Amino acid sequence: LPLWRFSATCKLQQSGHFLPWASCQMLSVKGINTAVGQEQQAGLKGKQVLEDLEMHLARSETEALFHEQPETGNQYLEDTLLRSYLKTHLPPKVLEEVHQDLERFGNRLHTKIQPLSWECELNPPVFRQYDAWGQRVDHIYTCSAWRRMKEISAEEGLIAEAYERRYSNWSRLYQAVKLYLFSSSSGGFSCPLAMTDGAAKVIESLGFPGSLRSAFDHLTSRDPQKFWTSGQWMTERRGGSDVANGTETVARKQPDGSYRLYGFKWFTSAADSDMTLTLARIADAEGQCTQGSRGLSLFFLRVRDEEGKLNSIQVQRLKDKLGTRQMATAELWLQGARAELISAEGRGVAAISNMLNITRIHNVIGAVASMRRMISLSRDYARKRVAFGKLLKDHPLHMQTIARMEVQVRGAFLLLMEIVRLLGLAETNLASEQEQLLLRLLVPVAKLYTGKQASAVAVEAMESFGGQGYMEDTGLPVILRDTLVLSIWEGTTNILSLDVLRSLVKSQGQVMAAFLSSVQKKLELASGTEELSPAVQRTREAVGRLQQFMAGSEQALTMELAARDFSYSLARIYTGRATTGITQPWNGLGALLMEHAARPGASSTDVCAALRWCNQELCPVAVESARGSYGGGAALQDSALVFGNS
Ligand code: UCC
Repeated sequence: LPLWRFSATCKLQQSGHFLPWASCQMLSVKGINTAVGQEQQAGLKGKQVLEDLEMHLARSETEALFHEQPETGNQYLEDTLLRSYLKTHLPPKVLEEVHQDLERFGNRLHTKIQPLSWECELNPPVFRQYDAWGQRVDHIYTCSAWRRMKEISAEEGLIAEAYERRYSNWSRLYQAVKLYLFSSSSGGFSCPLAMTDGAAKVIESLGFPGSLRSAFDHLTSRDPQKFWTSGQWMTERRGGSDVANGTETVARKQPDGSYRLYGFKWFTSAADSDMTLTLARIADAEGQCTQGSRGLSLFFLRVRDEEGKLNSIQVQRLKDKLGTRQMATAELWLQGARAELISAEGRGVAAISNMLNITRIHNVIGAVASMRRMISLSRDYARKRVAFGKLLKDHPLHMQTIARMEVQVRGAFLLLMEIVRLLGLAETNLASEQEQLLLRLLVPVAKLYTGKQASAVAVEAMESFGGQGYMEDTGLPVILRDTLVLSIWEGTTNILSLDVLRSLVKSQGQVMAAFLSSVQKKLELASGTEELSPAVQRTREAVGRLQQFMAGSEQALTMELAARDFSYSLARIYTGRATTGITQPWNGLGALLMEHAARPGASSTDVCAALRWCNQELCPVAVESARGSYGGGAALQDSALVFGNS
């Protein structure tokens, strides 16, 4: 028999099934011996046949030994925490409608949108500065899948839902849930959506100044032909974090009242967007500008005109990023771009902070979605992959690792839901003053905390696939790369920690008072739930230590050094905070791990997650403070450690 036929017979004789490797090897050796025995003189030729045959068999068997691919199905239906949260909180009529839409959307994501996402990854944007004839064109080419994502975003109302408010205060939460489901399948399109949402929010909060009613209609349209996305051009060469001192762009007023902007924007995400909001310094008659934060004003501009010509903008190049490669991030020269002033002069940072708070919430959405996706894939792999004679799911240490990640994503998810619930109340004028203060505090806390959680979970989850997790074509490295940006853009962990302090100072401590009183109130309510008592006790102790720390840390330097640990403490205490009963929209405070575990019909898993969350150090700022990490020379010691001074 020709060798290839021999090999095929070996397999086919087993009723169409591939043999296990060991038995197939024995058969093949027998067959070879017979054949070789009939041709004693074959010598070297026979040896070669033997080697070829073995190689062939070995290779074909190896080809059959593939890894089981981890998969997810309808993400909405598979997400039990999400579904139980919606069931607990949404009014029944809203739940009914939302459930139907989310189930449909989950199917669409699984069957239609997920493949587009991979296409976006494989076809990143391409920049052409000149055409074949030397004409400067500055064209950013995006793939068809990316453009389809834009249409899908409009069709699904991913921005519109929040502004139509057809479910009153629940519209924001519903939008966030859709964005959460979309995030891992969006091929990076979550980024322009974040900024689009932020721009719509700014325009709405400024009362639709100038021509912005029309822009708002585009940003919140469900019509794919009409839908616009927005950029957020804040970063310049001298300042990514320090916007107030780093912004050099100058705005010159024109006779018709519009402005022309001159400057260089160093990072502009989703540079293919239709419009943008950006900061610049208005030059006076002598050409002088006010420096610092008070010199910054906010402008609206269209990126291209109706014919598609750039608005006196030149694209210098696209950024070569670690991740989010599906999305074009560019360096742009503004060479007299026509723009409209939309904030009061010198109030640019305050005006754009509405955009920042929305994009930071989107960042939390992205963080939770990324964790959920990695854990879902890891869980599915554990059901399929055999090692040391049994499935991964039957190895307790492996399951402990995934369970620890699950506790993290549960806490992060409930924190996200809490924030969008509060935002929904604020946007429909239903939020109490305490809830508004809480929202101001929790946005930076959640952004900084979940960004770090997501990075840690992505790395841990990747390891749970062994070497496969490190392989590009599994798609897992893409998730990791795209996750790592979450603690950087929209304000790094330290900048967000300082924003937590800013909210404290600006409100003269009222945000903390709102935080503490809500925690205390809920602890009292939860203390009747027996199973949760260890968690209640630990949270109570943590709150006590947090209060002690605050009482003893008046100095600005101490607070700056403590800012990160302080913010982590707020995140951990709030996420593990105890409450009982179902929260109704009118009684204010939200539901986190313990509340979720104390609701009627809660599962033992809910209780277990709450207890485990509270087993971690809930108040790291108190621990570090007791170690002397913030006071008396700690800053000098840090510096000496970093620079090696004697
Ligand atoms: O653009 C980027 C990438 C886009 C991609 C987006 C996708 C994300 C989602 C993806 C989902 C998967 S990244 C660039 C982002 N840049 C930043 O985040 C900037 C980071 N730096 C800061 O946040 C700084 O803290 C600054 C710029 C806000 C500091 O500015 P100032 O001017 O030094 O700060 P001031 O003077 O303290 O604040 C000026 C005013 C104050 O109000 P008044 O004057 O009334 O007292 C502040 O209270 O602004 C107010 N303010 C705020 N208000 C400042 N921050 C806030 C805030 N967060 N909320 C409310």
